[in-house]
Amino acid sequence: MSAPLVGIIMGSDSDWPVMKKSAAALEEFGVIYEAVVSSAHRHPEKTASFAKTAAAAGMKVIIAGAGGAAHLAGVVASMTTLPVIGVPVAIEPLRGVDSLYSTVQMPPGIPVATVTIDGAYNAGLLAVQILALSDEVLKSKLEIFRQKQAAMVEEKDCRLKESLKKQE
Ligand code: RP5
Repeated sequence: MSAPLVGIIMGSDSDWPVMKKSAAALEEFGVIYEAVVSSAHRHPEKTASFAKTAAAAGMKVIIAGAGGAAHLAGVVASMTTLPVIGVPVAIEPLRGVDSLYSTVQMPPGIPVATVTIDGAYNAGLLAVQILALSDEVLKSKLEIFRQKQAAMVEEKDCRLKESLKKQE
């Protein structure tokens, strides 16, 4: 089995229902990933170890998802030069606005590429796009993926026009 190219780290297993969408996107493109539960505040040593060893383990991109005072992505980004994609996970009582601000508002020097609240699927796609910079097969797969999306829009347009015709 090849080494994982993408690390998906999340603060709790309660984040998995959201974060599994990153895994699904990676699986669609045949990208090997490793999923890990760790926490910047409950288990900082494990989080540091993951971040510091990711590049040497062969990872090229890290996706980090957490909810609440969501500093996980920023903490991981501070300990690796790999690109880190942050997923603000929606939890009560602020339903992700707290997670979004904590993840996206990184001070200059340590960037985190933040997707939308619960935007784990897009995080997976963005990881694939980063990998595709040096992988022609992935690049072709992305082009086909985009073409399929465009075809779906055309289908929706046709369906709408058909239903409007029937109403005339
Ligand atoms: C954060 O606290 C985790 O990322 C999760 O979103 C949230 C709640 O964690 P649990 O109490 O469900 O373990 O650190």
